[in-house]
Amino acid sequence: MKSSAVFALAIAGVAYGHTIFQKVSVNGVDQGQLKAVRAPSSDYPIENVNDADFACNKNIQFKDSNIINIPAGARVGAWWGHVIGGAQSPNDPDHPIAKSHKGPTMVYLAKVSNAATADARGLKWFKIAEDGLTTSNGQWGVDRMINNNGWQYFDMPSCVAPGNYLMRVELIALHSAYSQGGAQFYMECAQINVTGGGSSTGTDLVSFPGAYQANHSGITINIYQNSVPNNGGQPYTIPGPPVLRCPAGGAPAPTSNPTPAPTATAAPLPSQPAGGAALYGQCGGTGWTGATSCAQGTCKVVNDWYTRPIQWLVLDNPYADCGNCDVCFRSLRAYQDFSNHSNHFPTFYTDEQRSSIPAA
Ligand SMILES: *[C@@H]1O[C@H](CO)[C@@H](O)[C@H](O)[C@H]1NC(C)=O
Ligand SMILES: *[C@@H]1O[C@H](CO)[C@@H](O)[C@H](O)[C@H]1NC(C)=O
Ligand SMILES: *[C@@H]1O[C@H](CO)[C@@H](O)[C@H](O)[C@H]1NC(C)=O
Ligand SMILES: [Cu+2]
Repeated sequence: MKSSAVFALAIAGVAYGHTIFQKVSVNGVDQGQLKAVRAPSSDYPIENVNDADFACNKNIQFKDSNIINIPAGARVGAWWGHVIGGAQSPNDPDHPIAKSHKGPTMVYLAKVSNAATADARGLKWFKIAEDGLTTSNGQWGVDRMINNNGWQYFDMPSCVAPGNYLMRVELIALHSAYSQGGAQFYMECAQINVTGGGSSTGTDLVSFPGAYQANHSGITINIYQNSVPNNGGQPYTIPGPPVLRCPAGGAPAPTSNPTPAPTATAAPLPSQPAGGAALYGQCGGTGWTGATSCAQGTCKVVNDWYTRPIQWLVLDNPYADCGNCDVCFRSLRAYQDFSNHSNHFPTFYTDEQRSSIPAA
């Protein structure tokens, strides 16, 4: 559509804020990088809810024959990283995922006879955990994962029957979900063996693909109703079946939302050199209590970060990913056209270049 290749501003190696689930912890014990996790090397999302590989992702490059033992009732962590290994570069702002990628996190299990060899297609899944939007503070499951340095924590329900399962860990990024097909689904599966526990192999079983409809209110949704990604303060409906409830009388039922991180207020502030915010550092905006002057650059309002209906993502720093804030910047600005959801390497444009491109 944009034949304006002459306008292309080559910015090599631009980082995208995608993510990969790549390791597990059990009761605080890190099980090791890529151990018993089936992962692709690509961090791209799947955007088609009917994709044949919607269960455990596609082009799996990392798969071993390990099976991780997880006691029923254990506190489990699933770790997300921007690329395999974690950060793509030192101080990668898109690790574990770009902060723009607001949305829920979820975990599903499917009973299998051998987790190391089970085919991910054709299984029946039940949901054991989910973490959506806390309307009181606008924090999403993804925010809590970021605040936990990439760890998405949940409890293995105490009533899950012993045996092998594939554990499907999922995250949905909703920043482009305002039009159907724009939601980004990130998922990988781990090979696990539940020990102890009860007798449940799940309720409300679903298939992947099949469990989600592209037009579900939690999948096609504009979360920026006030240009703040809090869904206008309204409740968010997580897609998929209800979370497994363990029968009363036994161990307590899992809560539908994992305990939020103790400091679930704001992302850590960038270090502020004396004399003002660093170049491309935040220098203002709603709730900002840091420096409002700039050590380098000029403090500019970048309030309407995501404009509608043309999806220009303003990139004063192509590596920055700062929501509703003011930023210290130099004259060069880059813009990323997000209107084509399937284009993960979009062209960047300067201010002048963008103004010469007709609106879509
Ligand atoms: C699963 O755990 C049980 C109970 O500890 C054990 O007997 C069994 O060998 C384990 N299976 C696998 C495949 O690890
Ligand atoms: C969603 O799509 C399905 C299948 O195309 C259709 O049956 C259903 O009515 C749609 N629901 C809404 C809320 O649009
Ligand atoms: C969107 O991007 C994809 C991938 O780069 C490309 O193949 C496709 O032609 C683009 N669609 C439009 C309408 O520009
Ligand atoms: Cu992304």
